[in-house]
Amino acid sequence: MSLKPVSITTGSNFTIESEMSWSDAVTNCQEKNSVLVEIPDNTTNEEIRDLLPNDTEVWIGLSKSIYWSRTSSRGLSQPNWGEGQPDNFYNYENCAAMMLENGMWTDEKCTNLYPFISLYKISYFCLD
Ligand SMILES: [Ca+2]
Repeated sequence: MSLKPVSITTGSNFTIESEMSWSDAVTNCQEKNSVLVEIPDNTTNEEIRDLLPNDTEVWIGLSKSIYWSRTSSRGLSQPNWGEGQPDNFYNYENCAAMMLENGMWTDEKCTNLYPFISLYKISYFCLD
């Protein structure tokens, strides 16, 4: 599914995309001159949470190999990890998702299939 762009308070535009692995989601975004959504603050966290039903998770633009340790330097507020997360369960959880039931983040196996939010910076977005 690819829905209409949604404006949120950051002034950016989103589309909601169907389930893919984390790396396929990143590639899909790059091909469209968008980025896998990053979450700079709690307001954005709640807005994204409202876009999808509560019974799933959604990929966010955070992975262990690239960004895990950089979250604070990237201006993110405190990472919104759920209790006990990231737990690297079975030693292979290297990508981050938001649990929509509570808005908290968890590390997940990168090959899991989740929907994701594709973020278009205003300068890239073509209105028709
Ligand atoms: Ca986990």
